[in-house]
Amino acid sequence: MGLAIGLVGLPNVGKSTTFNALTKAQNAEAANYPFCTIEPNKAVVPVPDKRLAELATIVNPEKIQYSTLDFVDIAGLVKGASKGEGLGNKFLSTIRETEVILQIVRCFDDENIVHNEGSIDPLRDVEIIEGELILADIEVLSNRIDRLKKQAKADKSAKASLEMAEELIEFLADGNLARNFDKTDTDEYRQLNNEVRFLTDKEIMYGANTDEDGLLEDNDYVKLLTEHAAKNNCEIIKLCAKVEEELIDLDDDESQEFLAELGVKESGLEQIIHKGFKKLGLMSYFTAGVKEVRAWTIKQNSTAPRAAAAIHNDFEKGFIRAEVIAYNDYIECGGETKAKEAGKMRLEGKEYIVQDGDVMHFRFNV
Ligand SMILES: Nc1nc2c(ncn2[C@@H]2O[C@H](COP(=O)(O)OP(=O)(O)OP(=O)(O)O)[C@@H](O)[C@H]2O)c(=O)[nH]1
Ligand SMILES: [Mg+2]
Repeated sequence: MGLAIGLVGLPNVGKSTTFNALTKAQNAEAANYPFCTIEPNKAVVPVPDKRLAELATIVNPEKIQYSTLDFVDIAGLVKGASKGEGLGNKFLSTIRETEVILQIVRCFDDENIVHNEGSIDPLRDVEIIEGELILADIEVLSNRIDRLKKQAKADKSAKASLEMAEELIEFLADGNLARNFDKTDTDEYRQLNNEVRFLTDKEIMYGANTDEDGLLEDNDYVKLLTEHAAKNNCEIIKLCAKVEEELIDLDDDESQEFLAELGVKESGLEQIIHKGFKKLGLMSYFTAGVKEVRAWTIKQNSTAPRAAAAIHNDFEKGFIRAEVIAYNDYIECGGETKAKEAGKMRLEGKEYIVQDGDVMHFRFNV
């Protein structure tokens, strides 16, 4: 697994249902009882990108290869999880391994679906989940502080780290997420976070799991959660996991049509994938050949040689130059040959920062 997005939330809120819909398969058992999921389910999901189909109409390749994103469906967390309640804290380490948290929050009424807390209250649910993540962070941080105290006696440089850590633990104890701490851009914080990987330092996206009616118009649950997300600078995506799961067997066009009838332009799943991709700091460039038209996943702001390494390490080591056509130029000119004739192909060197959608050829020698 590469950089992964973890599905986190209370038991029985629709995490596995969402996961199945994302992966377009009934891979994860989803059922109406808490703690249905125990071991994490993992899957690699293609990133929908209409530009690949556009490129393919010009190049007519044997196949199309999408960028991908990794998702992990994690067991439900309950109050006290950080202290071993429910399925305990084993799952906290699964969350730690992910880069972005997709917090699924129940935003639908349905008497038949058990809610672990006995009522529907999205903000309370968020508080429980984030409270557990905060407690887990406090625990690792307080161990770390004990060590720093000892170090600080002998080593002056540990003192600055200790001061920062003590401020941070107070901030967390007030119910705040580490990502909102005002010293996250200091070296001391970065070093500490690299070592312990705070759960509440991760980007959070809220998945508001609503019912069919809620898709057309936000219900009160979704409104409350949207407000909360805005206050905390987090993305929120509305979806109806149940509907999306029912669409698994339809092809893309059919499910788009079906969702359009429900008033949905971009499906919740697509939004999750696209926003997650961005939150992970990723982007795609393309190669377009008759064998395949393909999207390659790279970190934003990658230089051309770094980007080339996505294809093969030798491309980076022996990098000479890149031939680049911007996606729009490629499409407007109707392909590589005409883009070249129109002077739209650029030769770029080692310093070039690859742009989203660049159609690339690499020249290299080894
Ligand atoms: N009505 C309705 N039911 C849903 C929706 N999403 C999920 N469910 C149902 O809720 C139940 C629990 O869904 P799961 O996806 O297993 O929930 P989970 O969050 O993975 O639960 P755990 O693995 O136990 O933590 C299942 O019976 C789903 O069919 C929804 O949008 N509407
Ligand atoms: Mg589950």
